[in-house]
Amino acid sequence: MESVKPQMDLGNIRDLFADIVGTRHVMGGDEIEPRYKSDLMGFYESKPDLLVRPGSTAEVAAVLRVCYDRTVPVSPIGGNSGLVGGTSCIGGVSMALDRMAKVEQVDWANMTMLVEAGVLLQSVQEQAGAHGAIFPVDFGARGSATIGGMIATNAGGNKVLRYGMMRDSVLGIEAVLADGTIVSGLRSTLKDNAGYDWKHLLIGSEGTLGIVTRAMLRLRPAASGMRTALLAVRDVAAATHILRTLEAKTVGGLVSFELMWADYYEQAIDARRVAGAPPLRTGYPLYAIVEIEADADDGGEDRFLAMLGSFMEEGLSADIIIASSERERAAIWEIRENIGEAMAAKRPFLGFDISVGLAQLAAFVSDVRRRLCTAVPEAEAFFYGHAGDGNLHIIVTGYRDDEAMARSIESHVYAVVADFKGSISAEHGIGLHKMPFLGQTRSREEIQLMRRLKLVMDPSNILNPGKVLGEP
Ligand code: LAC
Ligand code: ZN
Repeated sequence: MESVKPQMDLGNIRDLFADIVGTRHVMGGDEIEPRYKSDLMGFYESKPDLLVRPGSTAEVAAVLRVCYDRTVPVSPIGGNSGLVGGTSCIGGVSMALDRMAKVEQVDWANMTMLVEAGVLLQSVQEQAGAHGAIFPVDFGARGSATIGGMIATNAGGNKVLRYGMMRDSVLGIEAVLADGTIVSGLRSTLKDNAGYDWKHLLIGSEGTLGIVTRAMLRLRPAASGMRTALLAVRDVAAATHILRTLEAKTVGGLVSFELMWADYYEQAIDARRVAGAPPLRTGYPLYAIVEIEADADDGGEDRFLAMLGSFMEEGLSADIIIASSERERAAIWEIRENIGEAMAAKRPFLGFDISVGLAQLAAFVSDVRRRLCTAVPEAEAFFYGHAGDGNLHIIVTGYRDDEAMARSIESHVYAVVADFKGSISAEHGIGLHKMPFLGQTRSREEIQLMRRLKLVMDPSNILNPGKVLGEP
C-alpha cells in the first residue's frame, strides 16, 4: 500500500505540537519508543513521522486542528493489543492516548464510571470491583487494552452472551472530530432517544470517524457468586444442547460459553506455563468452558451442579471439572486466554474471528477443514472461541511463509464464511488486515454508505487513513 505523506514541513508541525502538549510529549524518528511502532503481537509495523501524546481532550482537539489545516494523517493508538493493524500508521502522525488514563468518577447509584480513553480495561475492572460493581466486557488482553481502543473496535470477549459487546456498556462518549470540534455526550441515562445516536456511529469505527477521548461506562452489579466448569463435550450438537439448557435454566446467569476443539486443547495444554496435570485430560473431541453467575444462598449453585450431572448422565459430556477456588478457575481460563496468545506467537500465523449461526457451526468447521486440507495440505488449523455467540477463532499455521499463501488461505476461509452467510469479523474489526475482504461480508450499497459517512465526517481523509475502507 502506498503511504499517505504529509504535505508540509514536519519540523514546523513538531513545534506547533510542542506548544500544545509540551516538548517531551512529541517525538520523531528514532526517538519514538518501539512500543509505539508495532502492535503487541508484532504483526504490523507502524511508521509515524511524529508521535504525539496529548494530555486532555482540549489538547487532542488542538492537535487535530493543526492536522486538519494541513491535511496531515493522524492514527490513534490505544493499548496496541488489536490484531488487524488498526493502529498502524502509514505516514503522518501517531497519537497515543496513554497520558489520558484517569478514572474520573464512579457512581454506584447510577451504575456508571466516567473515564478517559487511555485507561486500561483492567484498571476499570478493578475500580468497578472496589465499588461492588463489575465492568462486564472482558478478554485476555485486559492488562494492555484501553477503553478508547475498545470503543473504537466495539470489543467483544468472553461475556458477550450475558452483557453484550462494548456498545452495550457505553452510555455516552466524548470525541474529537476531524476538524478539531469536540462533541461531548457524556450522559448516564440508559434510555435516550433524542435524535440520531451518533455515539454508535463512532463505536466500532476504528478511529476513522473521530477520536474518542472520554466515556461514560455502564457498570453492572457484582453477582454474589460465580461458578466455572470445564466440560469434555461429545460434539457441537451436544454443546448446543448444553448451552441452550443452561440459558433456559439459569435465567440470564450464563456468562460465558467457550468451545475449544481437541487439537487446540492439546496445543494449549502443551504451552501451559503452570506445572501439573491439566484440568481435563486431552483426547476428548471438544471442550467447553462454562461460567455462570449464581447466588450461593438461593440454590443457584446447586441447580448448576445438578445440571452438569445431568449432562453426563445424558451422554452429552464425558467428564467435567468444576473450579473450587480462584486458582482452579484461573487454571481453566489460562487454557483459553494466555495460550491463545502463545499460539499467536507462532510464525507463520493467521488468526480469524469469524461468526456464523450456532446451528451451522459444526458444518462450518468441517467445511473449512476440508477446504484447507485440499488446497493447503500442510496448513494446520486450530478452532476455538466464543461459541455461545457463534464467534469462532481459527489459528492457521504451518503453511509456506509468504504473503500470497496467506491471502489464499484467507480467501478459502472467507469463502466458507460467505457460504454460511457469516461475518469475516465478529469482534476484532477490519483495520488494514481484513480490508480486502470487506466486500465478502458487506454489500456494495453498504460499503457505499460507509464511504459517504466517512466523507461527511472526514472529508480530507486524515483520520486513521487506509483502515476499514482503504483509500477513497
Ligand atoms: C480471544 C481474542 C483473541 O478471544 O479475541 O482470545
Ligand atoms: Zn475473541
